[in-house]
Amino acid sequence: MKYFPIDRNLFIKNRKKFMAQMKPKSIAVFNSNDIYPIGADSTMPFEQARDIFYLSGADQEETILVLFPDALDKKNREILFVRETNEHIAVWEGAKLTKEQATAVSGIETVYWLTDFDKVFFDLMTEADTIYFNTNEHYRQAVETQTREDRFIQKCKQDFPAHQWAKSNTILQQIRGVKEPEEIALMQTACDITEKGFRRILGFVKPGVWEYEMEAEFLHEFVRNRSKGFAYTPIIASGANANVLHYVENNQQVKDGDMILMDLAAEYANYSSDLTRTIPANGRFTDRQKAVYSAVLRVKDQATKMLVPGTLWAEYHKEVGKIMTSELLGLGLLDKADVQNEDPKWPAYKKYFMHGTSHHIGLDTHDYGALKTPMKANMVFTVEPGIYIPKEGMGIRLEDDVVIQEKGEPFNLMRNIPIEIEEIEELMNT
Ligand SMILES: [Mn+2]
Repeated sequence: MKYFPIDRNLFIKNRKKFMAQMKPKSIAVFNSNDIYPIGADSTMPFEQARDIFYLSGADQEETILVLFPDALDKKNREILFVRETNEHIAVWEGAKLTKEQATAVSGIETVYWLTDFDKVFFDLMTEADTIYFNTNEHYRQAVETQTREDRFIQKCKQDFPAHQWAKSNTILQQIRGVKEPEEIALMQTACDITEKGFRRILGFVKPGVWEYEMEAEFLHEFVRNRSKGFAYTPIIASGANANVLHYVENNQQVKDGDMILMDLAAEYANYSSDLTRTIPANGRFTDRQKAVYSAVLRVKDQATKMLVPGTLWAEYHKEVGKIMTSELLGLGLLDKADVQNEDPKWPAYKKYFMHGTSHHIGLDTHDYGALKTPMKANMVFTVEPGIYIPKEGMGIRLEDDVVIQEKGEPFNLMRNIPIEIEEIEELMNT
């Protein structure tokens, strides 16, 4: 791990919050992700499953967390199973967590080797009535592979058919959506690393550079600041490429007069940041670019002000749609008739702004979090309006990550990342 150790009190608090919502005599199990194969003996880099990380801080494959608040023996209330380490593994793969280190990271006193899991788990299950399975119910999930968690659930249903099943996801959606101060600090670090990358790129970009050269500059800056790299697949889209919302080829040459849309950001300690900036390739906005850019920025600023406790996500999106509609009228992209005749299910503004304005962010870039109940303090959201005009070869999106406060406007974790036209131009021309 490149990141600095995390205060284990975070994970202790997270487990407390989870266990407080479990039914009597119930047990919950959380598995690591697999290390996914590429071919021959090569694999993808390991990415820890976010839920077991959230509840334990264990950032290692083949780890299992068991929570059993009503266990008769107190030492069985929280158990971490880790892969047994030995000298051979230490030589070939590097050190894995020892039992003492696993306790230091997680705050869990009872640590067993994974090889003991079946025996210990069977014994615990004889005391339990209900088992919580950790299924993925994210609103955007579209997973076709079977995870380690899925295999565990299948086996468990076979081995313990008389137990009741419950799901962890409802609890996790709720608690992961509201961030602890330690988590906000980690996300601030991710945003600060992203800022360094962005400032670096402002001095680098000029007509003739290739999108992938910009990608390399960002990655360089991210990794040298203890990030694993991009929090999600980076989008570096010059000119008309910006109108492809998930453009990730990043293989075109930047032309004089183009705008470049960059939707990319660093991860830190498995926490995401999520930034979008759109800059002029030659360091100067044209009048038209300025007009569209300023419209997007005004929508972003007004939308941000609405992110306060009590706001409903769906209502918020409707309001943002109204603000965007008036900006598009101002830019001459819509006329009154377009708006009067619009289909309420797909309002006129969607022609130029077809995606959502905000999503939860945290351990996942599109994080867990309640969306149908009112917003609460310490939820973290992106704010990311955009205007896409294919016939003008231009797409502009601006995005910051903000924390909802008890009172007043949200706190912008990206407040130090240049966004005003004058500042961008100045930094690109010095
Ligand atoms: Mn986003």
